[in-house]
Amino acid sequence: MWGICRRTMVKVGMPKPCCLMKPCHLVKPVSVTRVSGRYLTHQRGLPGLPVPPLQQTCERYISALEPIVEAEELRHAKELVAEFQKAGGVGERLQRGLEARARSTENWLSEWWVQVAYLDYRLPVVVHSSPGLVLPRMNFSDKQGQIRFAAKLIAGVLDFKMMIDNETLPVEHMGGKPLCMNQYYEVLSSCRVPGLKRDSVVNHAKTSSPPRHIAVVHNLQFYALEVYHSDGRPLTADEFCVQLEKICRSSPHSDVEPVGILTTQHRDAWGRAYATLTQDETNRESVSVIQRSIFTLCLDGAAPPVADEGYRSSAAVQMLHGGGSRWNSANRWFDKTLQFIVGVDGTCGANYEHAPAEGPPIVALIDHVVEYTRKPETTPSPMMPLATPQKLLFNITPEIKKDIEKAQHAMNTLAQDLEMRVMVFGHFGKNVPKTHKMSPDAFIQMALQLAYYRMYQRCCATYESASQRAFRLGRTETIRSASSASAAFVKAFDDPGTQNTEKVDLLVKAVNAHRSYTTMAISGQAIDRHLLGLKMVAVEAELLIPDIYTDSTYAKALHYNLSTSQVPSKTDCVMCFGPIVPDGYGVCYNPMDDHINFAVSSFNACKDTDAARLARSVEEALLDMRTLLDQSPRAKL
Ligand code: COA
Ligand code: HC5
Repeated sequence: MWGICRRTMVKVGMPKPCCLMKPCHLVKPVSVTRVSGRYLTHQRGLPGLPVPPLQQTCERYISALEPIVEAEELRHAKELVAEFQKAGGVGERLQRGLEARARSTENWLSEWWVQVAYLDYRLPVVVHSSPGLVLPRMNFSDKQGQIRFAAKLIAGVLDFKMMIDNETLPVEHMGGKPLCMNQYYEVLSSCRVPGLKRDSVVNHAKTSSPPRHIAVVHNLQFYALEVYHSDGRPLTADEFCVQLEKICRSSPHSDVEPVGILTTQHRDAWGRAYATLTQDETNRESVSVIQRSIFTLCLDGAAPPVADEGYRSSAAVQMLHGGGSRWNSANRWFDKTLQFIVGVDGTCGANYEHAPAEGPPIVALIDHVVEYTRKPETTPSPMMPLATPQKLLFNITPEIKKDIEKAQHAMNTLAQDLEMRVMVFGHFGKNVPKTHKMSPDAFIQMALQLAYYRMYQRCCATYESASQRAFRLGRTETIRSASSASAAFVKAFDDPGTQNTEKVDLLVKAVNAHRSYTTMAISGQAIDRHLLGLKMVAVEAELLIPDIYTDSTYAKALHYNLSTSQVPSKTDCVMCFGPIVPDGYGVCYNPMDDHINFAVSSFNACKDTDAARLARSVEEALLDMRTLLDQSPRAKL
């Protein structure tokens, strides 16, 4: 996504023109599903995503290139940009096209974004797109504890779902501004569906008969579990316990065919395998039940044993990809938007398919669920007789068996390739930057810049997610954390010839530059989505793609060696994702008041990257930056 495809080494994130020439009617873009009441009134009141001025984007693009490209590349890029933006040139024409689109759509970007960033992206969703989330380890260590916790978790999700269904979810705010709430309506009852060239997402929440079941997978076997009584009341946690026990009893560990592993495949391969799998009516019906479920609950088997210090990293792996076919990778349906995962040893978390929503709504839901599970248990109510959960059957032909084997092999290679290091930075959290009157996020980003520079003696294109939910149907924009100011700071930091006061000065400037880029991004005035939009206008109008896009410097600007995201949560969670380029890192962090949870990933196939080493380097950078500030009187501004 937004980088270089690992297998084919062609640029992805910008689809080849051919796949966008003709609109594909099979694609159901993620849409607004609520069309009534409070929700709609709120949504209507939100501003539309602006189209930034062309000249502004061109200038900011050149500034963004400065710290990450060579002088000659910069000179060439400046020439191309000048040509692009000249009066009467192609840039102006594309800008007019984009402005027209902005006038006639709810959000000029959202449909394109879902297609380009997700549905056209063909690498497996596992590791390459779907994030994992690890909850604090729960207090159970056996099957009964697993079932008990899972039962409460289901009840907690349904409690949250009630707020979605009644449209009583409180509107969120950022910097005093109300946020778009659409993503909340997209995460339950939806599923990605593989296609031969492009996927789609189907949301079943707003159909005439919205789903009343969840999918449960245990020992690689799938079940449909009805979660409402006939009068519409949700089952109680005790009732869920009874139902989950039935499922576990009827699905002993045995030699079943691990169909779930198919969802870990490269999307083209899965698209083909899906066509084969769903030729059979039983299979088609079973797949449809999973797709239509409210969410998936994965009751996992054992995970590979680890020493205590490696626990969080191995839990992150369990959430991100399941550990390979020997462990839990087939105990999933990775196309499902939301999968809760509960292990036998107290390990809990989730994996989510990214197309319909960003992390924060998922995290809000999970925070609610965790709070719910912590409530004291109510006195048991009389139980109603409950129908046995329906086992979902699959007929496995030799052809499907072959697909499964291929998927197992590829998944195991991917699992071997991914290095994941969770680091709980316990020395301080948001508190320290705040006392120094600095944005904690900008401070952490500068630590990442310093950590990377110390390892590679260069700055790299860096992606940080910024929310655009201040706009109707807004998703994200890129904060380019590598700036000229950050480069000056990291170069000076270990330079013995530079005084501490000057280093502090450079840090303050770098933090401020980051903060102002963030403001630009969240107010729709940054460059990346605008540049993408202009390119998409050219693609759709079948115009020649302007040279700025085909220039190697643009590819370099999109080659994010550092792909990062801040995802805060109330619960002390660790969120994680994979790198987006073969020689890159994925860094997700959750800053709490007095500590910061980091999950750093890299690929073992790349000999230049090492997640554990970057994690250590980040730790050192954070500590060294604090020491610098503590030692310098100028820090207490
Ligand atoms: N002095 C003292 N305190 C400061 C400060 C300063 N100069 N600047 C900021 N702070 C405080 C803030 O008031 C805030 O306080 P809180 O902890 O009480 O809320 C806190 O520090 C955090 O602010 P900051 O670190 O600047 O970050 P942010 O919360 O503004 O987040 C982004 C920045 C980019 C992460 C955020 O705008 C965003 O877009 N988040 C969504 C990202 C996303 O969607 N990720 C997932 C993608 S799937
Ligand atoms: C549960 C936390 C998930 C965070 C996922 C995230 O940050 O995704 C980014 C989405 C975006 O549009 O910026 C993409 N990224 C993983 C490549 C940073």
